[in-house]
Amino acid sequence: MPILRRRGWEIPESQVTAESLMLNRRGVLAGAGALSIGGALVAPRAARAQAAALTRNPTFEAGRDLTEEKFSTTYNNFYEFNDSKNLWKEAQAFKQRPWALKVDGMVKQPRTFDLDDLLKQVQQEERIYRHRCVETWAMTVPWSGFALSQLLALVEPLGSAKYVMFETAQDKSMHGLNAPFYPWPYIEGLAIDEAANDLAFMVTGMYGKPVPPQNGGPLRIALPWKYGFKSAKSIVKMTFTDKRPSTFWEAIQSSEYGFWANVNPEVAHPRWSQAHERLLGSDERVPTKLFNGYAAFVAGLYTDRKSEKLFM
Ligand SMILES: Nc1nc2c(c(=O)[nH]1)N[C@H]1C(S)=C(S)[C@@H](COP(=O)(O)O)O[C@H]1N2
Ligand SMILES: [Mo]
Repeated sequence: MPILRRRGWEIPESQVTAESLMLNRRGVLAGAGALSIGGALVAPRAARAQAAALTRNPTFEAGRDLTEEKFSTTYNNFYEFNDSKNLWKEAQAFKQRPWALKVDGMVKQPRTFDLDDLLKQVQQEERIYRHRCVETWAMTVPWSGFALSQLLALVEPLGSAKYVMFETAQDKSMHGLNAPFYPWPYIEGLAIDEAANDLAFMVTGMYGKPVPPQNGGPLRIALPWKYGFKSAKSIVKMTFTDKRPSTFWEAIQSSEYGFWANVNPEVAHPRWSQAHERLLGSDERVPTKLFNGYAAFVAGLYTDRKSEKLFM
């Protein structure tokens, strides 16, 4: 295990519940093995009986309190269901297994993974990330999952692949799909070097449990340095390509939602300032940071892209 350098914005371990260190479903963690960073994790006996400890990666902690689960799982953006924030009840009808992830396009090993098989081939961990929606609300969540770079290693993108595209499921439980105005399916994308960056995280859990359907279960991505709409939910397909994908929100309104969409407090949305954010739960108003505070990880991705519209 490499030594993980602690960073200034970390929060003390005591602020994270024991539950958040656990996944409570047998099998979800198969393959994670007895991985341990920073010492033993003690779980309640009952939980220990059915779960393997999931190690929290201390590199990525958030420097502010976690958002209470009851807020982050009941205030959601998931337009496939509806365009209010109140869709979590509806989303419970969305079946999360079996789940297939198809990987195609410019890769050496195109294939379709069964999600549970895929999880046996990667090392899972927990990371606390800040999340910043373009609408200015924000939250702080203990996600669990695996680095996207591990999936890249399994499928081996060709040298000619420049981008990867993510596509969300279209399920019969999603009544918002009937709204004709939207260019379904929900598509998002990253440049390959962004996808290979250590921060890009494939999420299967939240607060130590499977990520619920309203938050993009059973498989979403978390890209904490970008506005939230880049983090596609309920992913069924990844396509490697040499052409920049036309993404869902960019197709709807490119002047407001660009491809790069990196967080920047100094670049206002055409209709509102991005200087501050509102924390879900407390409603506290706090200053927004460049790259949502993750510049140390990702600023280097953009030094040769200065001519692009990087921040909106
Ligand atoms: N498929 C899909 N993915 C999506 C969205 C969506 O409407 N559909 N909304 C995005 C937006 S705008 C945000 S802020 C986050 C919200 O994630 P959360 O509901 O888990 O907070 O999901 C993103 N991913
Ligand atoms: Mo968002």
